[in-house]
Amino acid sequence: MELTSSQELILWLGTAGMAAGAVIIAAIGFSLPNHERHHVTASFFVCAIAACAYLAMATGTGVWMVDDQPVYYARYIDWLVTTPLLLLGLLTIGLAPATGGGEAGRTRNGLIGWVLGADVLMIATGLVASLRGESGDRWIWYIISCVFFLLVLWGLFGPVKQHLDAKMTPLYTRLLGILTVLWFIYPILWVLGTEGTGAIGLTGEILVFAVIDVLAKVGFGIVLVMGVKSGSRSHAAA
Ligand code: RET
Repeated sequence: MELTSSQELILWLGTAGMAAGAVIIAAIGFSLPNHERHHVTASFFVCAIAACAYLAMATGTGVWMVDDQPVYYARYIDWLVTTPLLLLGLLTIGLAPATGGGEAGRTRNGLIGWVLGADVLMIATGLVASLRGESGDRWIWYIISCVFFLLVLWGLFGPVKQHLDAKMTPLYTRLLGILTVLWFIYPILWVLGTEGTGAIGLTGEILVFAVIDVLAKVGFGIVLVMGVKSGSRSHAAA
């Protein structure tokens, strides 16, 4: 499929935004004390992976035609890997360290498994919905994906909140707020875009996805690592 010049430009800007985000997050990471640097890895790779996905789309690959509509499956490969990493970054901030015996560690792993498992199914079933083209059963897959989305949010607002590390609670709460607002835009955009009702054109869809992708990855990652940085500074001062 031929991209128009404005679609190509948006995808190149997305590539640049993600690559810049990876560099900025890595740079902030180097200013953190060694024992806090593990917080940076997930956020760094989220941006690096998305930069590659955007580059693939900008250079004209990662797209299939289904019933005469383009489906950017490169997005879903990206999301399949980066959304679990985003959640892992959030959970590593929020969950209390697994000290005090095996049961605490098992509870922690169970919570991580819950949230990540539901998330992977949300993206995988969303991809199936997109590949169903004009067929009516795409809406069944869409609803299944939404159910898993709600399960992710339920995990984050419910059981995870009961196991928070007290000193990390403000940062977890801020990040969860950002994540919830931004992630709700995706299923709405899907309905309005070419995979759903086609109410907005392909260029509009590519543009809005690029903006929320950069906010949900680069913006979220910077808030996360800056939060860790200011937390460790106030610790050192105390
Ligand atoms: C789909 C369509 C089916 C219903 C739902 C969806 C949700 C997708 C989400 C994606 C998040 C992506 C992120 C990317 C970062 O760059 C698959 C669009 C619920 C929540 C955060």
